[in-house]
Amino acid sequence: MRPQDSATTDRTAPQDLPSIIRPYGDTTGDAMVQLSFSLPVPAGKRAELAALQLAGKMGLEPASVVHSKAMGPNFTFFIVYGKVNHLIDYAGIEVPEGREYPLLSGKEIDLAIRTVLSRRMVVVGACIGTDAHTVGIDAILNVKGFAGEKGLEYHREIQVINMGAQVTVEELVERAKAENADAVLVSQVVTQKNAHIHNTKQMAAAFHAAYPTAVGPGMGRPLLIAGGPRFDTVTEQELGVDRIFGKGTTPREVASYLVHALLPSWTPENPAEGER
Ligand code: B12
Repeated sequence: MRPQDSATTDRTAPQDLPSIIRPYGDTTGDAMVQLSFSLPVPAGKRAELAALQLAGKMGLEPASVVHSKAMGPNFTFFIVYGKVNHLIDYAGIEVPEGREYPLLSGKEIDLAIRTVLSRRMVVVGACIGTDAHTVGIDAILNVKGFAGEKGLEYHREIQVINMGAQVTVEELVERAKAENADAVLVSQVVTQKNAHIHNTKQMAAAFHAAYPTAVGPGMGRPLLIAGGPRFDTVTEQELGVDRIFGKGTTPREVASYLVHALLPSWTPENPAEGER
């Protein structure tokens, strides 16, 4: 791996870091924080006292309600401002490595696929369940791309089938089989009642059942990739997928991962080694 490729590695030397820190509200180190939440009660004095009780139980002492507003007859929204007593050992924090694979250029991605696969890589993408938020998956797949990077469709060597929104698991498995998909990319943005977790697990289970052989270009199960802004509480193992991508993901990160995971024999420094 090229050292400069690690996305979130903190390059600040530990001796340059403050060791113990507190939140900053009005003045440095005053430990003041602001918190917003809603309670299922009508607005009023009792509701504000309930909000303060919650703040106290969360360790905000003293605290004050700086804003409260009725949201319909039986709900109230609050902003509470208060002091916390907790300290953070900033220098002691261990920052995980971001990416376990190198970030490739567009040319390197196409070259890798052409050299090792000798055909186009087939990627099937969809928003599954009732989710209609297509902006995220389109940002990864469509030519237009995201954050100044072109989407996967831009690559000559990647064939993209974007099935759009509200695709059922059955439709997705059927299409992946029909297209001989190398990778299946699923987006889940709605997280109400953990729909994103249930839907992704259901999708993964269906692919594991439909494909008896392990991941492998043209023969086994397609690589399963889940993406969305709120997957940070679960692991790949829990969902049954090969990789999760979170908020801020760019198409190049995904394309580089596809090369890393599906064409492991290819290395950007010496592409000839991967030829077969
Ligand atoms: C635009 C939008 C809509 C549009 C969607 C239009 C469309 N064609 O996509 C419309 C108006 C249709 C809509 C409807 C609804 N929405 Co809406 N919507 C949003 C909004 C404002 C922006 C989402 C967005 O486009 N983000 C920009 C993209 C680029 O970011 P992203 O999705 O995170 O994607 C990035 C990464 O996560 C990742 N990624 C995402 N998917 C994938 C997939 C793969 C394979 C990979 C590798 C990476 C990846 O890469 C992307 C680029 O970095 C959000 C609030 C917000 N600010 O996020 C609410 C929000 C998502 N919506 C919400 C809700 C509740 C709804 C509705 C239920 C509202 C209603 N009562 O009708 C409906 C649901 C419709 C449905 N059936 O799904 C809630 C969800 C809350 C929750 N906990 O689930 C949010 C968070 C708003 C809120 N705060 O309440 N919505």
